Amino acid sequence: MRSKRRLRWAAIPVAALLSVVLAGCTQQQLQGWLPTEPGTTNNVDRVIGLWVTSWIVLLAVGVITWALIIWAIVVYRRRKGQTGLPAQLRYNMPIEIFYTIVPLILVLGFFAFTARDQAAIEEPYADPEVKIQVFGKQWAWDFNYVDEDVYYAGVQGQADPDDDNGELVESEIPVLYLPVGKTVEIQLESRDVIHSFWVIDFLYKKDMLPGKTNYMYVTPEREGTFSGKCAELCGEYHSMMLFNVKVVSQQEYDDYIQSLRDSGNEGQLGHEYDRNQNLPGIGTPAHEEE
Ligand SMILES: [Cu+2]
Repeated sequence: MRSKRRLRWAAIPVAALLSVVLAGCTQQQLQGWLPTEPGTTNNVDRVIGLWVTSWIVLLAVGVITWALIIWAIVVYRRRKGQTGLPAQLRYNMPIEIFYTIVPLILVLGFFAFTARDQAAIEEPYADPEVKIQVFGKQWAWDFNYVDEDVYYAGVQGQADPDDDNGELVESEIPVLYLPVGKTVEIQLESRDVIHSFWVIDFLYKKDMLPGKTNYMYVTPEREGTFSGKCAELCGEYHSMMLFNVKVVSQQEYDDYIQSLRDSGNEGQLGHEYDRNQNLPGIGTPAHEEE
């Protein structure tokens, strides 16, 4: 009788979980509500896999834990006529070992899979087909198309006077063009303070540090316009430090490069426009005299 009742309690969370799983999943659910679509870049599916597997494992741990808590509350509740404290148990060796070992396995597992995926995502392209140098600056972006030797100088987006929600004028937001299906190396620099280069749909972001160059390696695999933003609080107009990434065909990319060339944007916007010219290693004028 008693064990039957216990089984019934265990059946509730199991049934709830099963009915959710069996109800059929939408694409949004399958990707754990991440703001992208599978196949957007060569890395996106990997990130979705890591994220979804992680939260399913953690949800299972959570469901088991909640079920055990509820079970203990119900089965060992104070009954009519009971007085005093129940038997005080502690240092149950098998249980102590169990809840030391299981979290250890979980943490090591998460670490191993994260390290594996991070290593794959961070693996440099030996010979990238496209090289982009990005400068973050308060509060816009400069894009150098390195091999083509043309540049785009971004100007801070402006709030749309007709929009009550403070949205920016879309046509004034800096734009980065990338050709679809090509290996891209993105070199990240900052002209002033720490920024972070984040293309939302790419599911990856990386800091841009003054005086240090960071790299991102990505192959965009789906054409479209993707929102980007600075992901590191960088001053008063940080929220307006937006950009768009247009992933286009090779032909459209070439046309865009030509349009930059036609409008006189030949050359590169280098570190000469950085606001800090006295970073470590560069030397201040006082040092140069010595
Ligand atoms: Cu910023």
